[in-house]
Amino acid sequence: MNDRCDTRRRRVLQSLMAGSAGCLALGLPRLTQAANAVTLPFENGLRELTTAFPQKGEMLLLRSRPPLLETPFSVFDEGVFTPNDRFFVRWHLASIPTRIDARSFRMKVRGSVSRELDLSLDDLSRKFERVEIAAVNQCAGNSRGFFRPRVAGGEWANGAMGNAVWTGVRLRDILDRAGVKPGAVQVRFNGLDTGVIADTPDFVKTLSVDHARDGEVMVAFAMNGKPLPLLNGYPLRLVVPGWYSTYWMKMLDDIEVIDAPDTNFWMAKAYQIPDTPHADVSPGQTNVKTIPIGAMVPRSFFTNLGDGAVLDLNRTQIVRGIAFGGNAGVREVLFSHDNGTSWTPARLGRDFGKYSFRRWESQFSPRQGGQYVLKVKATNTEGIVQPDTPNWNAGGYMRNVVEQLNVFAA
Ligand SMILES: Nc1nc2c(c(=O)[nH]1)N[C@H]1C(S)=C(S)[C@@H](COP(=O)(O)O)O[C@H]1N2
Ligand SMILES: [Mo]
Repeated sequence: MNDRCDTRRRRVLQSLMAGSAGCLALGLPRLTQAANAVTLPFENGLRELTTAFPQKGEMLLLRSRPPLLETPFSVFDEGVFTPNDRFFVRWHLASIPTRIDARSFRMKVRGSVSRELDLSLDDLSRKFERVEIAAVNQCAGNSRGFFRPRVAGGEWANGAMGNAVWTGVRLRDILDRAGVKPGAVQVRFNGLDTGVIADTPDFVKTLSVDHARDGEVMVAFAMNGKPLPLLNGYPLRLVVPGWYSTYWMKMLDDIEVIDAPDTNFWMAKAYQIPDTPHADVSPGQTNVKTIPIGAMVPRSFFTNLGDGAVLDLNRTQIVRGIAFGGNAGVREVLFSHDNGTSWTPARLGRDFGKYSFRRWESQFSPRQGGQYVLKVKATNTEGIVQPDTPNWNAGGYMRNVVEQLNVFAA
């Protein structure tokens, strides 16, 4: 390390208390103002911890406007549901209303319907049956920072996901009240946010009529028993259990039934994945057919140990974490303490429904000093298993691999 870097390093360390910040990461200009920071385990992984956002506790700051806030991973060890004030935040467009009047707010249902609706929040809570579902909301780009070779986009670690109990009404019941006309094929969702310049394509997403009417997709007004935080979509958001959260439209105020497939930017250009198993291609591969991203796949994580943890020799070590099945329940979680040579089924925690996080726990006793490679692997009730090697695609979507940790016994 050269002198200049060393001086800079010392100065930043004094103001940051970020013990392991490397020289490379110090080029970021805003760092000297940061009060506190952590380093995620990939290139340019230095992140400020912020408490500056309304209704949010301490979050990892990826970008302020429009906000990208990641959940610090230790939060997932605290319980199976992610507290509202630690739930990740992701917006595409910079003009987001900062105050919404609950009394004058209306959600429209229009397009290929027999009668248009203009629903107040009061209408939604009084005129429709109320339903609840526990479901994981995971960004399509969760874990993008781990992609090798690196890809463009929000460089999330594993915290662009969260699990909540969502309360609201079935989208099917709303659509049935409006009366979807024969010949309608899709339902398009829009929220109150817009771009700053007129050319920015408005963020809209679309589901097939059949999916929209499956009885599970819902318009939610509460999360973990409380109104949605503004940044998570107050007053209404779409919940699409088992699907990536790009479809979970926030500040939802417009539902349009359409009779031709949607060709808008956010469906036809953005959020496209290769039409291959695990959305996996080789870097540089061309002429791959792409499709809009859809259902999630199973994942599992360690939550009580971090990479590099030091364990006591000959003492029973509890290992635990969370798993989810993607678009199905968790059938099995396997734990390995020997780099995948042997696997033991983990004990599964309480089942909150097939779309929820599920806690898992196992244990082992290190009998020899040195390094151990711990692995965890989930299989869902459809028999889909996490792959041993990570998938790759240019969008950095749908990251999935058997997770591993290097720990030391001494
Ligand atoms: N109105 C609106 N809804 C949106 C988005 C957006 O930019 N605007 N982003 C989507 C994407 S890509 C994600 S990952 C989730 C994030 O949900 P959260 O911020 O509540 O965690 O919101 C989805 N819904
Ligand atoms: Mo996302």
